[in-house]
Amino acid sequence: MVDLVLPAHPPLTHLHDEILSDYRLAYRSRQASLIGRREVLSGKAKFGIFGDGKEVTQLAMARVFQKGDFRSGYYRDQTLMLALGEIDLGQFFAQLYAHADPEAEPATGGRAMNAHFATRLINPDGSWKNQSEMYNTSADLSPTASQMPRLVGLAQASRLYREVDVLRQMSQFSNNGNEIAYGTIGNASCAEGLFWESANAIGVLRVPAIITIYDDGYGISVPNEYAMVKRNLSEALSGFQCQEQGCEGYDLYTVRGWDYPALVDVYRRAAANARQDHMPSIIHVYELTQPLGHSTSGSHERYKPKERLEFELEFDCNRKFRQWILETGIANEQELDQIQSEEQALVEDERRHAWQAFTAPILSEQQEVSSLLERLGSNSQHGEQIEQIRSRLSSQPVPYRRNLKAAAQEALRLTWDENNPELPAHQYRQALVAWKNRYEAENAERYGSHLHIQDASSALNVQHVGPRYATDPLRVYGFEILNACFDAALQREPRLVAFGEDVGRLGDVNQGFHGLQEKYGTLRVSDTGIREATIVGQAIGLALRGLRPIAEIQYLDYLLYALQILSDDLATLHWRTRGGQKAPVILRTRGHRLEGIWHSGSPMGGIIHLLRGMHVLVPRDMTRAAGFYNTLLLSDDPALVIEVLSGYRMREPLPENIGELTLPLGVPEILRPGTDITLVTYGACCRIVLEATGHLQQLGIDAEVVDVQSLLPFDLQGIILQSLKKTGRILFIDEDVPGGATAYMLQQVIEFQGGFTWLDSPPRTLSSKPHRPAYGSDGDYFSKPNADQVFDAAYDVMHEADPGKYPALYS
Ligand SMILES: Cc1ncc(C[n+]2csc(CCOP(=O)(O)OP(=O)(O)O)c2C)c(N)n1
Ligand SMILES: [Mg+2]
Repeated sequence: MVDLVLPAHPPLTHLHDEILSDYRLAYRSRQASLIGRREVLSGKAKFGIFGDGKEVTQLAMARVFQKGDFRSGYYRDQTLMLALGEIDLGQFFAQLYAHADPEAEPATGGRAMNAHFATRLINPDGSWKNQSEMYNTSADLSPTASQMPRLVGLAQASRLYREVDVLRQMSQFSNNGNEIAYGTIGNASCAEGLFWESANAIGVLRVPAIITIYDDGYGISVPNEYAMVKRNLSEALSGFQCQEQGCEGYDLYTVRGWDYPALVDVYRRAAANARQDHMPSIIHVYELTQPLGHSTSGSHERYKPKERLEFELEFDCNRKFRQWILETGIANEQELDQIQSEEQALVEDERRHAWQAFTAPILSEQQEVSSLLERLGSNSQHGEQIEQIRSRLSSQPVPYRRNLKAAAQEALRLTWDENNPELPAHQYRQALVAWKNRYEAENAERYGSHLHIQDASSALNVQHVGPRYATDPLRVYGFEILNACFDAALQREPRLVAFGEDVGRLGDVNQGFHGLQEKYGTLRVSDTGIREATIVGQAIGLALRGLRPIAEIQYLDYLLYALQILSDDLATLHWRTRGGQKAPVILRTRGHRLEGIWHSGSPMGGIIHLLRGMHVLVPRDMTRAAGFYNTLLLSDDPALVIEVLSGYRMREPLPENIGELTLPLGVPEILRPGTDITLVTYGACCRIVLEATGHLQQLGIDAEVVDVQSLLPFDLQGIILQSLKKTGRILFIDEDVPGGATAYMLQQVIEFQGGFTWLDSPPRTLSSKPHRPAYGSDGDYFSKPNADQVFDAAYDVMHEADPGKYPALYS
């Protein structure tokens, strides 16, 4: 085992008051866990997961956590959060009860389960708060180890703020890059690839992260022997350890989780090295326990052997902390008992207030609907049954809001035959309808707001600036258009950093950033390892700290490696904090129309379904792509831009205003006007579809071609509907599998925009085959849509509509 020999503990004992205040917090936190668990078991809350058994470690961490620092952790961190004052007990219990009010539960507004912490980083108007004056916590998430990728960026931001001149003035986010990013993770979660990928990236970048591993020997019921090589994380991690002064790698510490003075010492040393020299550390804290088991979902007595349970009792960190205080004479039994009884009363008190605050609005809503039911009942011929609904509802001590809504709806169903102004029940029924509609709208806001940015920094607010051309514009390659766009962006926007595989030295595999590393430095335009999930995590962390990353995933097919983090973290971030956090990440990738199973995929349906909360843009050429990048840089919504691979080597006229042109999101463009059929597509398929319209025209079919341009958001002005109104026929085309993004477009136009009323022919979709694209030109031709197939599909629609005019071609 790698066990750094610690020097003799510094004489902490003179810090009498601080130690007792730590003990007070440790005990407070434990009471919060115990009482929280009781609340779940008594049915007042649904689920509880707590930080019991990990208190002392977090008190040591809190001692070195300074304003400006960031935490990216998981559900065991309540003691740290309480110690820093980032939550109070009222907020702790409010989250346990799922109190859906950001005033009471500021982390997530009741949207995440308990112990999912987050500080509000932005003001209600969307502006950033001053992070240098706050203790900052990026919003927790449940998938194990998913807190790690963004730790890369949270830590790297300190390095950028320290070393990049143009960022020096951003004191709202950094004080000379002195900030530490603290990651916390459970032992079992370290078996996830995300952990190793993040640890490696942090080590390579040499950025000030302190990763704490809480090793309680288990991941729910699974002991370390089934999870970790050599059963020991410190051993597994030993290769990461820096061997001598100034070397690459980590300071690696192994320390017992109940040894307060040793923990205080370790965190002091780790923090000093991180702050001064940006040296990362991993602190493996072992001999931790779970006094209450993993969560309220089960009891650990079922799977932990007797000896382990005995060990956990004896080595409970709070118990050992108390023993140490007594042994050192810092306090006596009575003094500690006194603290304990004060804390127990405090936690109980705060819990009671939190419960009252949680229930008060619901009880008044219950009252409201109850009196509406009462009035309806006394005027309805179904009075008896309505009274039953009402008394059932009133007998619930604290109903859910869903019960209130369901009761109103049940009464409205029951009185459907009284929806008549002539009848006495009518006006009372109308009052209940009004209540139900208002209640639905309130709850839609309560649970659904902030999927996207709603304030001035929304990408939808950016003014459209079209490209402006000289009379005889230079025609340059597509990659040169992007190159000019990125050059201008790096010039005008000091917060912009770009990175990805081959982005730095090479300027990306298609040269969009060619020459820009030399111009803007290796920190602003940089290479990364092959690590898609942490490229995205890096971007999220940087964006949370006020920077403007353009991160690159080299090919669309490899986005799958990053899709989980995009989906679970980035896409949900603004929503799951109810507008409390945002990460303006621009993710760039390229795809479509190379050849081979893993180079020409188009999993667009998967992407748009998993990334609700992000914008997904599919420009057909590089001028359009530049427009989107400029739009996104003027706004704070996260977005994915998929460039067309074949576009880099095609020539486009170079706009004079490449640094200013913008393209609005959610606005399709008509590429070819026509009257007979609407062909809806995007990206690389635009060229194919345009080619097919030539063949169609030869047979007298005048097709209109619409480039969707932006899949999320989709056609906000109903431009496609207007086209359909004109043609009466529609075909959606892309390279995804059948039922993928074409089905989504069809749903948007036919169902959402109401296109079905304008159809003269059945709507159709044309996509790739359900298998992956086979290699080679023939593999491509027989796997993917091409001009021949587009022609056939469109002709088929016309043939079905008018076989006389458009006779069968192949029979
Ligand atoms: C990706 C993923 N898989 C499984 C789970 C279910 N799960 C939640 S916590 C947990 C165990 C985590 O153990 P560890 O990392 O040691 O943390 P501890 O709870 O012991 O502190 C599991 C399997 C999850 N949340 N996410
Ligand atoms: Mg564990």
